[in-house]
Amino acid sequence: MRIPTFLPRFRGRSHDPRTVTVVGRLLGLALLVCFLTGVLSHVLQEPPTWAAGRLPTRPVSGYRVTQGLHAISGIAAVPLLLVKLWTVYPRLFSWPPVRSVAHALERGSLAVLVAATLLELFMGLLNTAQWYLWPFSFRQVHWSLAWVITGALLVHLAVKAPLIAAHWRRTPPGTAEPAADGVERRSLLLGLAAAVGAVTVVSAGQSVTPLEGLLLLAPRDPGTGPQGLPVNRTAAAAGITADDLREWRLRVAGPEPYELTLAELRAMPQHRVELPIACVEGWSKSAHWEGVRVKDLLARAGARDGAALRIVSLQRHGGYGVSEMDRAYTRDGLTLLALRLNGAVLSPDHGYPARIIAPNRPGVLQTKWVTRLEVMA
Ligand SMILES: Nc1nc2c(c(=O)[nH]1)N[C@H]1C(S)=C(S)[C@@H](COP(=O)(O)O)O[C@H]1N2
Ligand SMILES: [Mo]
Repeated sequence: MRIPTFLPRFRGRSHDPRTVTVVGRLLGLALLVCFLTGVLSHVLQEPPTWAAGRLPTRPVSGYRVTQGLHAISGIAAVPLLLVKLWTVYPRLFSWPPVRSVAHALERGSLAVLVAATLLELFMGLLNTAQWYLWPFSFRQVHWSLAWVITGALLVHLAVKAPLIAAHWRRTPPGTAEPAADGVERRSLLLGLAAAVGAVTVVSAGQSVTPLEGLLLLAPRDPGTGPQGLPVNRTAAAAGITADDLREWRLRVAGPEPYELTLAELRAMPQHRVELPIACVEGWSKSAHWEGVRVKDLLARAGARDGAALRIVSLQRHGGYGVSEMDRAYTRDGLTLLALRLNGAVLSPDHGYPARIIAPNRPGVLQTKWVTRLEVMA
């Protein structure tokens, strides 16, 4: 194997297999957490048929915690990946590029792994900044890439298994190194730890309330927004007009359909819950909500206990105007059609006159400006 002459010749401890294994292990852990929390988010956002009725509504903050971890592990993976690449990169250009069929497959999967992981983390990062520059659906591509990475990573781990096995342990047998030799690696790992710590601490405040004061790397501050809660899409951006609101009625379609004015809705039994809004873009915030139980509204429409629901918003522009709610949520006493937030009537940007709030539900599905509930067959 030859390394092209324009690339550095790495010899030190920072580039030996031990270092690469240590960094790889940490990167693997970050990617694993990111993958598992991502799969969970996907299942909650688009439940497969086998999951119908079984979606967990507890713990109520489950989505908040797991998606906070998703963003945190994804952000931490950026310095880890960059350092991992730095420790080995001249070898990625070794010559001749292909020596055998097996070698070609190995190199090919590695190229896919590196490219897909860089793209995945970059896309995710831009998403936390609410920056959707792609013409394609973020979610579909993010999801597909996750599986491409998983496949390529398994191939990579299989190929490197002997090397990893030899260097996995804290002090691989028979390789006790002179203390002086370890210094270079230790300083690299310390620098890496500092970088990971720094990016985590300045971004975790999006979901970890005690770290809010340290937010630097986050486009939204969970502490700002009307009624103490951030807003992604304002009423103006959604095209909600004064006329829409003046003539507002809640329409419930089901075996016994009915309509309610806001005054009639306010006259129904009101319930108070404390539940977070947790956006997959990385921020989350808990709040006090007050409103009518969705299960009471459905019972009034003659729906059987545990019917699924389609929720339709007044919204004219953009996505998330319609959501479907699994029966696990409609049966849950904490699921509200909320009329009030943190002690006051919902502000227009928070979905006045009525919005959905349900436990352990992805933020994108907490539909605002609700105008119609349809019991699904
Ligand atoms: N009708 C409607 N409901 C919506 C949205 C929307 O754009 N339109 N945004 C969703 C998203 S992505 C989140 S995270 C929560 C909170 O977002 P907000 O900041 O737009 O209120 O509301 C959800 N409800
Ligand atoms: Mo969101």
